Amino acid sequence: MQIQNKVLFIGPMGAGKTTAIQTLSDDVAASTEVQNSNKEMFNKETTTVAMDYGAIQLDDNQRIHLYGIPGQKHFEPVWPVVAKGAIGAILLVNASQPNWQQDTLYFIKAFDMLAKSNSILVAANRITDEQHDELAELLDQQGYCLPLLTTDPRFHDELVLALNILIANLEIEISIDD
Ligand SMILES: Nc1nc2c(ncn2[C@@H]2O[C@H](COP(=O)(O)OP(=O)(O)OP(=O)(O)O)[C@@H](O)[C@H]2O)c(=O)[nH]1
Ligand SMILES: [Mg+2]
Repeated sequence: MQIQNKVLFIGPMGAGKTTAIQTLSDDVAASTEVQNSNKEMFNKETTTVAMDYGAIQLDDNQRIHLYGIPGQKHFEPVWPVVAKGAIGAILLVNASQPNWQQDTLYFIKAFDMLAKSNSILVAANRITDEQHDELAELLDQQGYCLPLLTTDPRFHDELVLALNILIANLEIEISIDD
């Protein structure tokens, strides 16, 4: 089954995918959280083991379905299953993590099909101005032309803005292809 207007939330453990979907969703988002037994990777209470799901009505005729992947790399086989049919993705970056740059490129490459069609928006959190510039340069050096925002996944309005920019960008890409 193809779900129209399906947007994916991708990024490593602790980047804020579950938080973002819970913040955005009109109704209580569905989650698959278990106790985190990988606290050396990221120190938080729970982690996603299958996916997150929520939905938001952006305007009268635009309902967006929000899907989050489980960020730990041993769940990588699950990613394409959750991603199937997605029109675009928000890549969450937590720049306070030591390997944030490598992780960002890892996820862009793992979702190459979306990156190549400029269907990913990069939303960074816990980021300094200097790191923001580094990230913009990194994306540029790697040949990606992706929108980049600073977004706190706990703040509804910032996420709605990110989602609207992603969708506007997707609409531009579709009209260019026409
Ligand atoms: N201080 C701060 N904390 C944040 C920010 N964004 C997210 N967080 C916190 O970081 C944690 C992110 O956890 P999750 O939302 O579970 O992360 P996830 O990406 O779903 O992780 P996995 O499911 O394990 O892959 C939560 O405790 C958030 O409250 C931010 O911008 N600033
Ligand atoms: Mg999660």
